[in-house]
Amino acid sequence: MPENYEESGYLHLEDFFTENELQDLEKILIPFHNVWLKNNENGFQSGLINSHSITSSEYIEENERLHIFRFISQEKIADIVAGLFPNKALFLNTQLFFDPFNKEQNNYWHRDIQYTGMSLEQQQENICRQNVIHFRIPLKPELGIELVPASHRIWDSEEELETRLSLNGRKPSDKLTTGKMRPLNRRDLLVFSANMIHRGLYGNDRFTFDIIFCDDIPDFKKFIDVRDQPTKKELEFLNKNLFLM
Ligand SMILES: O=C(O)CCC(=O)C(=O)O
Repeated sequence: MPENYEESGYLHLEDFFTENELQDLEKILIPFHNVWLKNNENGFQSGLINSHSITSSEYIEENERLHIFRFISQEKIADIVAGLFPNKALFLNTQLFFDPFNKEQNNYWHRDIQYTGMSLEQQQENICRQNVIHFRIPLKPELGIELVPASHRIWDSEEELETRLSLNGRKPSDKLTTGKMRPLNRRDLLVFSANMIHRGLYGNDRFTFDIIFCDDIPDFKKFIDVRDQPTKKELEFLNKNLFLM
């Protein structure tokens, strides 16, 4: 399968970031994560595998927030966003993924759209015309993500649907014959459509930063929390195109 986003739904770009860029980011994200873990002990022990909304967090300083906004809207990321979205795109949110507390916890095949409350028919229609795209930035070598290539535009086979929806005795963590694992290294960027059937691969004490972009349409704007977006004053220092104005 060629690494062509329109066809496969993902792009794996090796050595995309410099070590310095990652170290500057880690100076913010590691302390953030340590405070998050302390304040979310119960959630972590009950199964959480990610935190989110780092840009609106009280665990980071104002200058750190601006640094993250600059990172998100830097030219080499903005250029990829412009090439992938058919129309204007917006920054939606950030997430940090880590390993579960319980090392036996199963991962789960899903499409992000299945959590929006839409009917299956609406989901099937919308994956063909709406775009939510993750930019995954691993801060450690990790097992990565397992993806079903081309599923960002193609609806499930029987095996895929039964697995992700726990039907007919299948479980969301069961093997899919169509799954492709993408192990990732530090400095890589994995761009993948949230429409795709995918699952995280836990292990190696992973620590990975996701930036999410979406179409600039009312359906998605309702999921944007303005607190995660730059203020008017912050926008003066940023490439404004990717943010809510
Ligand atoms: O890495 C993971 O555990 C899951 C990632 C995922 O499902 C997502 O980013 O939508």
